Amino acid sequence: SFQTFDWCDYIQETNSVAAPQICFRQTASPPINDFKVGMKLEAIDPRNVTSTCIATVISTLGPRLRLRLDGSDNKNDFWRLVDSSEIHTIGHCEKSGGMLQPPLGFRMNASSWPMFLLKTLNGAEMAPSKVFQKEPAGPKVNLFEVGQKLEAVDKKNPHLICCATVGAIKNDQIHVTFDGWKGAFDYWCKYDSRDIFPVGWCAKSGHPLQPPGQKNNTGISRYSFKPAFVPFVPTSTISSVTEVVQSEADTSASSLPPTVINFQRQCNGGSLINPAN
Ligand code: MLY
Repeated sequence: SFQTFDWCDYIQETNSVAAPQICFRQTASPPINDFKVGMKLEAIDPRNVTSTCIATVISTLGPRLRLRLDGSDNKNDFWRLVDSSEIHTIGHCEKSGGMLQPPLGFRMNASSWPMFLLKTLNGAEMAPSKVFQKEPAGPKVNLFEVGQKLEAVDKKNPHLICCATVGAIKNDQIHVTFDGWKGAFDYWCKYDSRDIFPVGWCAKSGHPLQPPGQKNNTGISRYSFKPAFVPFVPTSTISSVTEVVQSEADTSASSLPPTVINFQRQCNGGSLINPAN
């Protein structure tokens, strides 16, 4: 039968260890997300990293932002942490002597870019500087070891963060393998990638965690997904365990479901004991 996923139990069952916090380019406590849906900011175009573009917050999930470049389509959204060095307040690019660029695949004629820029920024809600957090420095060297557990973004489904294992190490790179899934989702990344997190990060930050799959591609896991929070994250910062998406007609936070807090007795992450259950 289905169980709730618990990192603490899973690490014992698999006789494994979690990669320590010092391995990661992440703060010890996940940053607070005070961005709101609809806010505009500057972002490096992921498809053309020499360009800085205007982006809009489409939704938020824990400390992550789903961004869409203004003038782009809805098929090239990307995710950034609120403490990413690749996002800035509007005005940052010009202050640094640069010029805002249309995104790769700009929907209109290039000649209409200056007017498009004026119109997209006119009356826009610009993300204030206080909601941007400084990117942590991260370790100087690769401290990961093969077999260690972590939480990692599924690059093919980048809204998902999943249970993963360090499968191999080569110089500054680690091979991220997804527990219970065939190799199709695995990837190599630098040890200081912003897409990898210590065990317990999702629970601490209010981001959903995908439990291990079962080595067949049905997507069925023996674990059920249970949204989980641990204490010490100010509850005022958690609006919902699910992605926060607000329509233009509904800009009030009052329609969101109440925050559920589950308490964990021994472990720093994983599914939590809800005293009410
Ligand atoms: N619907 C997708 C989801 C795959 C997710 C895999 N991650 C968790 C590693 C599929 O079944 O392909």
